[in-house]
Amino acid sequence: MDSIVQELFKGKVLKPRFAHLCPVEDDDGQAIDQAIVIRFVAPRSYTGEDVLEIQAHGGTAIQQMIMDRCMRVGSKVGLRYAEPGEFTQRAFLNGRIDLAQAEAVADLIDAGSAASARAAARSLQGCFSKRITDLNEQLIDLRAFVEATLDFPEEEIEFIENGHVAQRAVDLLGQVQDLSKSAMRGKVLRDGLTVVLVGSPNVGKSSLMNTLAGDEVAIVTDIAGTTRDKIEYAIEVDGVPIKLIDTAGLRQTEDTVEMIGIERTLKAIENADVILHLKDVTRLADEEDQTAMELILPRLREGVEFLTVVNKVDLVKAEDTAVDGLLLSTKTGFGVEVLTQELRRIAGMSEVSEGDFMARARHLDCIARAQEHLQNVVLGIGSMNLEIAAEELRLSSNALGEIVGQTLPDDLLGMIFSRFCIGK
Ligand SMILES: Nc1nc2c(ncn2[C@@H]2O[C@H](COP(=O)(O)OP(=O)(O)OP(=O)(O)O)[C@@H](O)[C@H]2O)c(=O)[nH]1
Ligand SMILES: [Mg+2]
Repeated sequence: MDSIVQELFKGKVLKPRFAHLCPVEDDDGQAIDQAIVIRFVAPRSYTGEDVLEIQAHGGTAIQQMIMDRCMRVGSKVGLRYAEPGEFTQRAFLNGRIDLAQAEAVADLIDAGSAASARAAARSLQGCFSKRITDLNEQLIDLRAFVEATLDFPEEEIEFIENGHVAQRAVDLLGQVQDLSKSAMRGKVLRDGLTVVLVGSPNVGKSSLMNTLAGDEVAIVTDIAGTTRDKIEYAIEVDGVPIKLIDTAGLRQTEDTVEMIGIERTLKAIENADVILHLKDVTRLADEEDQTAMELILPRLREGVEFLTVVNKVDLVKAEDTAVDGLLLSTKTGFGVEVLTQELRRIAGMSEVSEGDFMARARHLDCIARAQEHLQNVVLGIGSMNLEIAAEELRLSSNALGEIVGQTLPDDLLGMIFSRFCIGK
């Protein structure tokens, strides 16, 4: 670093963390720009390493000339361009920030609204990480207690009862569930809501898609099996971006193309935040409707909003509509407003409250695993082998640790940081 500063700025002494106005010159001494130069000395910098910041006037040509000059000067000491996200990755590896905070840097840059920017800023400040680490400390305490009990097999039951292990596990589970809800809201803020229209063929999914989109985005015919592939369309409800997905009707089929389409429908169900299950009021609970339900149920994610929508009510008399579900006719427009209000309600539940933070699908996955292992302890304590309970607590704690980067599966870092923009 010293040699680079020496050559670039002709031996000028740069006091750490002070702004200096310096001429930047090319190899032959010709002026390129007047720049503000700040030198940060390790560990007091973003990455925790020595950093030289050159703030030049805007414009790609000037930038390129300064970069080229730096590269020539620094080539002897191995200077190179940073990879995407490398500064933030180094900040993480040097312990300046944890992984959730590093991700929040990218989310802050990508934030599409003031609300999501605020939530990302809270994550960057460490609000999310603090909740994770507090919870994890309690999990570790409980595990330590259970492990200590293993050394006194005769007094095991007494220890467990006196230590209120069952109650502590239940409390922790409650906290993980709350965390999961906040994280879900944080994910909606980042990614919007994914609303998937499903049901057996011909019930009017594509018609509803067109109604909600206010445009002819999907083909509608009276032929069952019209939609073969997923069709996506973005709308906005009360500022929350909603991704509508129309899907291929669910039924048993031998047709290869339709089978692929149905598999895609099932995948979309797994990733949905809201499922609109459409039914045809004239064919309620017929064989096809039941087949559709059997295919949908095993794919539903924990916490997904599930709405039953009974379509084509224009075809029956009012007294025949005493059925469970939201009544709709895409033909007359009956019920569309109620359905939109329902979506508004769900989107509103996702509104950030003070203290919420930005979250990603990766975080939700970690929290779900932490929850599952903790649930095993809650359900099993009393009858469960204590070694297994301790192991479940360890797995739960590891899953939470993944969020902040304390425990890391292979390749995760590369995946996260490669999605950053260059220079961050
Ligand atoms: N009477 C009446 N007909 C409707 C209504 N909604 C849709 N339809 C008709 O039902 C038929 C099927 O509609 P689609 O929207 O293509 O149904 P789909 O569920 O997308 O069907 P697939 O793509 O085959 O799975 C069309 O002939 C529509 O005009 C409605 O509210 N009332
Ligand atoms: Mg369709």
